[in-house]
Formats: sequence, structure tokens, C-alpha cells
Amino acid sequence: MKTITKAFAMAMTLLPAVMSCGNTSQKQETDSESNVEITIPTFNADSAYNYVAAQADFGPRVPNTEAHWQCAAFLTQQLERFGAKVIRQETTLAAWNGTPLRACNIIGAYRPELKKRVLLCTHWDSRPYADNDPDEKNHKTPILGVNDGASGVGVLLEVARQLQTQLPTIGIDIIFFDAEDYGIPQWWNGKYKDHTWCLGSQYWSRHPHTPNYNTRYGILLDMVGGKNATFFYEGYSQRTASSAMKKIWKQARKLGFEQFFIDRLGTEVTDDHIYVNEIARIPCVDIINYDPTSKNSSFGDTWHTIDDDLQHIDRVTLHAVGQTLLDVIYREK
Ligand code: AHN
Ligand code: ZN
Repeated sequence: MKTITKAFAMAMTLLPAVMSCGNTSQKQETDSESNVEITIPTFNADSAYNYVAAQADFGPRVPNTEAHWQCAAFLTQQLERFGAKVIRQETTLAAWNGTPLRACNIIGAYRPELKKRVLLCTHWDSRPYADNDPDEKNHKTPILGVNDGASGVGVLLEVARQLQTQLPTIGIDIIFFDAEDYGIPQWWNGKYKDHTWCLGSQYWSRHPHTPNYNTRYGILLDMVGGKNATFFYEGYSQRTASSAMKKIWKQARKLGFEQFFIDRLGTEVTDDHIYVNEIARIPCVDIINYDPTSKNSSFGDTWHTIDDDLQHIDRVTLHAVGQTLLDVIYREK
């Protein structure tokens, strides 16, 4: 009885800040500069987790496979259900070994008529090779890509679900890039080839979904679901998108997510944000797990291994990233 009373009292103290409406909840805040009341949705980590699990259920989402196309249809359907204007960019891209990959970037636009916009992106494909697995016999096995692929998509689908109920002041574009993870494998001992990663974002950056596409900045998610993930300032984002980067980390830390969003510089990584910045000229921040303690890889123990599965996903991490995104985009004016 005592504990129930205590829990109830604690819930009561939260009531003025968090209001429930149907299956979504939100918090009200007054903007300190403009005195305007803003309503920020509450990110539902269970919902995000379910979207991550739904992708894992398809199996590896490697280009030129049936599971890949089925998942593309699922992602298209979800964005449409959440009220986005959906554009599918289907094309054929050449892999590192010359294999033609049937690829599809999936774009969901909210209020496409607005000039003031923010871009949220992540890759949705999964890697055809577990080439960083401790066991060499797995090096040619496709990975499930649950953290590396599905986690970013899960977070952005939950953001999309929240966008549908109440729109922010600015327009939002969500892009699921394809063929990010078909890069040259570690076991290849032939000639090295550059620019084999991020094929979908390279394509989109050369062919944006609308002519003269412009946006304030982009936020890229990569491996945002691992237990105890840590997001350091990524070196390239720091050099090319520092104001957006600082804004995101500041907001995250204000929300109490300082164990995830570390106030320190990490390394520089090859990822979709590089092409978005270099080709499309959009400053883009990479929120990517960086684990300086892992013996297997700086992206964490499960990176490009057969262990990148649902068991290693933590809702708490999804929540920290998703709520930070919502707070950042609903504060844009
Ligand atoms: C490197 O392998 C250095 N970057 C690839 C980025 C990546 C792969 N992100 C997810 N998978
Ligand atoms: Zn990868």
C-alpha cells in the first residue's frame, strides 16, 4: 500500500508536465525568447522498438533479395500511414565488385511546401557480409543489421508517427537511404576501391527528390539502439555542421541524456552525412555509436558480426535519441 501511494504521488508530480491523449502524450513548454507555448510529443520507445523488431523479422535486408523488397514495401506503407508524402527513388547502383544493385531510397516529406526544413536520415539496408565477426567462417554471411540499420529506421518511424498527430512549425523530410552497407569487405585482398559505402546517399545527393532541394541541416542516425551506446562528437560533423551538432548535444544533455551524448570528440567516420554534405551541400550531423572500449570495433562489439541482433537493442537508447530529435525539431521556428 505504501509503495502504491508513493508511486501514485510520483505520477501526480509529473501530471502537469506530461499530458496523455489517446496513445500519444506530450509536454507543454513556453519558449523563453518568444513566450510562445510549444507542445513537444513524448517519444514512445516501445513503439520504436516494435518497428525495429518488425524489420528484423524480414531477415537481412540485403539489396537484390526478396526480404529487401518486402521491407521497402513495409517502410513505404508505414510512412504513408503516418501522413507523409512518400517518394521512392528506385535505381540501379554498382557495388564494389560490379554487381548491379536494385536500390530504393525512401523519402517521406511533411509539409513539402515550406522553405524552412530539417532533414532526418538513416540507412535501411543491412550488410551482406559479417566481415568483422570474430569467427572467420561467418565473414560472408549476411547480417541481421538490427543496430546497424534497423535502429535508426525504428526511431524515425516513431518520429513520423508523432509528426502525424501534430506537426512542428517547420517542414521535415525523413530519408531512408539504401545500399549504405554494401561497402568493400575486409576480406577482399584485391585492389582497394574508394566510395563503395553509402551508395544510396551518393545517389540522392546527386538527385535530390525535389529540384533545388534545401534544408537547414540534416541529422543522420547510425547504430542508435545498442545498450549503453555512446555518441561522441563525430569529427566530420564537428568540422562541417558544428552549430547543428552543438544544438543537438545541448538539447540531449538538457533532457538528462548525458550518459549517451558525450561532450567529447570521437573519431571521423565514413558515412552518409559525408556525401550529403559534399555533394548536396547540406550540413549533416552523424549521431553514431562510438565505443572506445570495444576490442572488436570502435562501433561496438556487434558491429558487422552475426550478433547484431534484437537481443543487443535497448529501448532506453532508442528513447534518448528519439526524444532528443523531437525536442530539437519542435523547437525550430
Ligand atoms: C566504415 O566502415 C569506416 N564506415 C562505414 C560506416 C557504416 C557501416 N555505418 C554502418 N555501417
Ligand atoms: Zn554497417
